[in-house]
Amino acid sequence: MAHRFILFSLYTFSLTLITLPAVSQSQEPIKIITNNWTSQIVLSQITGDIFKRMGFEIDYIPSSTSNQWGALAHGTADLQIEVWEGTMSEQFNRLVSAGSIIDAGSHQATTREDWWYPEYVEALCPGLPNWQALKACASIFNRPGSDGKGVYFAGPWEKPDEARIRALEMDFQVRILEKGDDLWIELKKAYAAQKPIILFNWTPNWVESRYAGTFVEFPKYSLACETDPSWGINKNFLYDCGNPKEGWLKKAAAISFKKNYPCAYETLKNISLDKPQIALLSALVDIDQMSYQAAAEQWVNSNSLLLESWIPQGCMK
Ligand code: TMO
Repeated sequence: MAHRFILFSLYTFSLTLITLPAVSQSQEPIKIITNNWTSQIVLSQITGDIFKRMGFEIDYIPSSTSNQWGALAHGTADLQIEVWEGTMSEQFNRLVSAGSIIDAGSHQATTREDWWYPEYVEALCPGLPNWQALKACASIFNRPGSDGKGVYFAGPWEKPDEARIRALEMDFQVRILEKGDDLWIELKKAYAAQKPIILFNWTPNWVESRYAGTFVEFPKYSLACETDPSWGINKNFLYDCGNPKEGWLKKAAAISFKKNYPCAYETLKNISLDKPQIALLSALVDIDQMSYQAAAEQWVNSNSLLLESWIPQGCMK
């Protein structure tokens, strides 16, 4: 009897040891949101590869940046690895304050997203990058169908640019391109003809290594610019300012992710890329023409030590 009891205890004891991590962590795949620009997609793959090394399965959930918030708040997605301040801070901050999602920390990289032009445009619109210079020569940025107004090419992410144009009384109209990559088609076309163009761009990105260019300097960003109409040049309207110049780049997680995958959550908090690393991820695909997965694999293989340093003790498979 005693013998059987000891055996039984040993058995349960070892069973407990073996199964403890398994019962405390979900076995369901981790759901990673993929958005629609290159570095985000590659970094999502890299994050997935890290979690796979830790023994998790991964589902990728394609989503627009506007739809991702509901998915994170409801736990139908677990995380988004590149939340950019210039275009996403309003929703992000609101949901974090409400306790609906988790701020899983910042990358080392600082970011900027704003109106941008290739270098040759400066000679055609003297005074750039100052926004008042841009306002004065709006008409040179006209396109067919714009009634002589300047055209600003936007991707599917930005802040209310119409509101900024109105607040700063600029003679521009916004042309929203369906796909982010359409921006580069417009840039290439204008560049070949050395024609004036103003478009949305961001850094870190591959574009800076291919095209010399500059961001427009709007009135300096302030949170009050987006919350208090009386702030700034226009006393009646919000958005009379640019986006942050040294913006943050954060990771967002669902509340259930922290609870169900403690090891993966701690790892997510540690994941941090700097500017050259983010720029490189986009260049591998958009310049070197690698697939997202191949770019991620190459990066993972050449940064093994760094990746392993992000995984807490006891969390490796
Ligand atoms: C969110 N983005 C990097 C496209 O500006």
